[in-house]
Amino acid sequence: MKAAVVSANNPGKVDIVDVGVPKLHAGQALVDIEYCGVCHTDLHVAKGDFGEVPGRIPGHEGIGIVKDIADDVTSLKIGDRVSIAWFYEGCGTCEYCTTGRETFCRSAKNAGFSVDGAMAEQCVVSADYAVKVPEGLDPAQASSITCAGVTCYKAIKVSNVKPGQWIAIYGCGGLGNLAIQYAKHVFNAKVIAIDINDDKLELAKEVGADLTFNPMNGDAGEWIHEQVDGAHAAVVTAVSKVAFNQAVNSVRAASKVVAVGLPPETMDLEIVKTVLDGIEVVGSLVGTRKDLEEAFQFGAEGKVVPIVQTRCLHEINDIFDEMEEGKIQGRMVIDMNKKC
Ligand code: 8ID
Ligand code: ZN
Repeated sequence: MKAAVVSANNPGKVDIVDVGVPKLHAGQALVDIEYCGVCHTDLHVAKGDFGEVPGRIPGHEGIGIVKDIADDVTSLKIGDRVSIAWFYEGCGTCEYCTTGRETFCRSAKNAGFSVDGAMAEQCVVSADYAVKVPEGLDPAQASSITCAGVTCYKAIKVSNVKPGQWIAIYGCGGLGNLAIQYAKHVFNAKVIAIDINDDKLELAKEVGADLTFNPMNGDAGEWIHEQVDGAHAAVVTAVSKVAFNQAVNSVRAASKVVAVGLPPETMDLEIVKTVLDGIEVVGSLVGTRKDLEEAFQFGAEGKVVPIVQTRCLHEINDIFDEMEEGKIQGRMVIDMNKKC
């Protein structure tokens, strides 16, 4: 089968190769991949930002149809449409798995990083962990919810923002545009979108942002305090430490800054401000299976509409370049049946 694999010779790139179809083991299902979104995390993986993984098949926004199941599988049947997410599998028994925090399981496997992912014609999944795609949700759009959507939905839950309150979303790319939509149309918050690219801010307005600001034109934190006396919460999806620092300065006292973006850098955190203003800075990692089920359902109901454009598997390195240059609006999604 055709697959993208992290290149051993070209850091930050993938090679398109022919590899054997993965073998099915107990508890697993074999999935024919229809679509796989390209997340900025795939670019981090290809660059080795989380440790080098040459030969690994990336892809954790996978959607496909179950082709075969192991004899012991009862949670899926042949023909089901399922997702392949970053949270591929947990141990099921640790303190995180048993208390609704399964993505933090210390022995979790991650699709496209610690196990092969969905940028291939076929992929095996851990059947009990593959969340089904609901009826009425377009599979290409579902791919974008499998990571970008659920991650933002969860991060906004973590932010504790209440209806009518202001939330600042830093970074309006693949994740950020969905964060705006979930914040506005599911959580009923008021949204300030911040991005260094004006075209991302245009899209942000189209999908529901109430206010937009480009930090190339001034200090985002100061501007937000001038406009709305500070945000009640911030979610940072930008791949830049600058945005994390600005987010801390943009919120009101006793507010949360939810860190989502993964630039391999260190953020500055002013101790006095953090203490005197009671600021909480908290990381948020994708979402649980239940979060993904909920995030899909809001997509199926049309409250959230992922902006996707389909491409061919051979175009992944071009997509990485476009991503790095900030040229992508919404999400590029590999259509496994598209030939170029
Ligand atoms: O579970 C998680 N925490 C999780 C899940 C999925 C993705 C984390 N991520 C991480 C990715 O690994 C990546 O580091 O979130 C980050 C964003 O992923 P993405 O949305 O897929 O990337 P993108 O489409 O390239 O969008 C990034 C946006 O950030 C803007 C860019 O203009 C772009 O729109 N941006 C940058 I780069 N610097 C900025 C700045 N200083 C900025 N926006 C505002 N201020
Ligand atoms: Zn992702």
